[in-house]
Amino acid sequence: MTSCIFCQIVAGTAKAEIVYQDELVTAFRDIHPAAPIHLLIVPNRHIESVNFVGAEEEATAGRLFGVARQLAAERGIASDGYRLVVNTNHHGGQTVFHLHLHLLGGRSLRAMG
Ligand code: DGP
Repeated sequence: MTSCIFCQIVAGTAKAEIVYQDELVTAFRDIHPAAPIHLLIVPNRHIESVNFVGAEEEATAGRLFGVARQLAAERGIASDGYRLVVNTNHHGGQTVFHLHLHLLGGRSLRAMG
């Protein structure tokens, strides 16, 4: 979807600090980090939100978590811990309507709510 900023980042037509990319997903630094480590992991294919994750998306949805685990381990935050967040629609606080997994860590997030 050419008007979607995350599609543009995946395609390389918008700038972002990409930290991982494969045939299914892309991970990059969040532009407004809420923690020392704040990465977004997104499907390469445009999926609006969790509400649009169908059975055919199982491999991609699984890959989002696998890459989150890998990036957390690489950054040395796996044992201290981290938070994965998926906001969905307005009540969930979703602002970019391309499915994304927030990976937050590098400090205690218990006070974050
Ligand atoms: P959410 O509220 O869950 O939809 O979070 C969207 C996140 O996306 C928010 O933390 C800021 C981030 N974001 C929005 N636009 C851009 C962008 O152009 N580049 C990057 N790297 N992050 C973005």
